Amino acid sequence: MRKIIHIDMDCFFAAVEMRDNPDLVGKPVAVGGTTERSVVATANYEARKFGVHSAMSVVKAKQLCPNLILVPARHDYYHQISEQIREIFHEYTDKIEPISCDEAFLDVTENKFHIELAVDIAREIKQKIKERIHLTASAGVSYNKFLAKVASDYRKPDGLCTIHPDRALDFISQLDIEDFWGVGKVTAQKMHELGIRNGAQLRAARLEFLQYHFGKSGQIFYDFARGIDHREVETNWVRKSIGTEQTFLQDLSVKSSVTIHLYHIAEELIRRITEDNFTGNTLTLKVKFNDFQQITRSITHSQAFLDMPHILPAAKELMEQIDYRNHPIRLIGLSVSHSGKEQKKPRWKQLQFKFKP
Ligand code: TTP
Ligand code: MG
Repeated sequence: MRKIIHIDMDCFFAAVEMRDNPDLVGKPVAVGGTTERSVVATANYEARKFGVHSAMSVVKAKQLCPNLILVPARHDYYHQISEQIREIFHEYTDKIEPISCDEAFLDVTENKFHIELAVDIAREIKQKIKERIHLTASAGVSYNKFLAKVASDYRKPDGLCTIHPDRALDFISQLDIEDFWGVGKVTAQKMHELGIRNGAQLRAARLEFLQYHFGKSGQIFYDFARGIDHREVETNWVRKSIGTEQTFLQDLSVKSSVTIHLYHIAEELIRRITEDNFTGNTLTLKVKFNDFQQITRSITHSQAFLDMPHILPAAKELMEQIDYRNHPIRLIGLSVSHSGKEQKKPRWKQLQFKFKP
């Protein structure tokens, strides 16, 4: 049986800002853009008590929590800290799969110190993060990725939770459906409509039923309900795509504002492509409408998409294929990927900077 650890930093950007400025401790803090049309990247736990959360507009956040302190995000700095955290992981194993800047899976079945219990490693890692970096992390330990991830979320912040194989089914039974990996707001809503609110009810659903309602994810949900997840911790993860997206404060249906937003999204995409030295010759446009319907359109060129004169006309061409006059747009995303059959889904990242339309 494998030994998997999932580590997730607690309110990462906000925790870093509180670490560096102790005046913020105990007060509600949100990190993100600081203009009127910005969104919150994350909030500390004091602010979350007021309902402030990631991706919420700062205007809304201020309404919910008038004393909220807004701190501008310092992405490059968080990235450096994330590297320091990863160095600690490497002391135990090189089988590491980073999921985002503050989250990773570790396979410690074999580990550099021959430590028998994964929970001991998780405890040590948490301790080292605290002593050396002065931040707290939550860790989940189990025999697969799904359960390790769910476990790390279970006792946040500063949590350590182990799900043993013989306890897994009981644990899953009582788990709310929204706490399953891959169940977002829309899927949760659909599950509720189907009478599925927890793991026990999910387990009672037939495979064909889940496949009918959730397509390919049906099999995944079916397996998760039974504590099954065979996916490996992927160490040789190479970036296959770069994407960025923006959810608008107000839905868009006018061409001029769509074009302006497309420009800014392309600008951010180019910033990320340049930062990562990424080359990809397929451009994908994602559009989510105000009724949550979503479509994507792609175009492949012989040359890599690297700069504005190349990306913007192609993005506009893709947008031309979409009729949004009577179907307002809630979100636009752009990603660049390598063409080829082995393409992975783009890893979308919420845009955090502000638009001035
Ligand atoms: P998360 O791990 O999702 O959130 P968190 O670490 O702030 O809080 P938690 O204690 O619940 O783990 O994301 C990690 C960082 O990524 C977060 O600090 C800020 C950034 N982020 C965004 O910029 N936009 C987003 O929409 C989300 C969800 C996160
Ligand atoms: Mg986190």
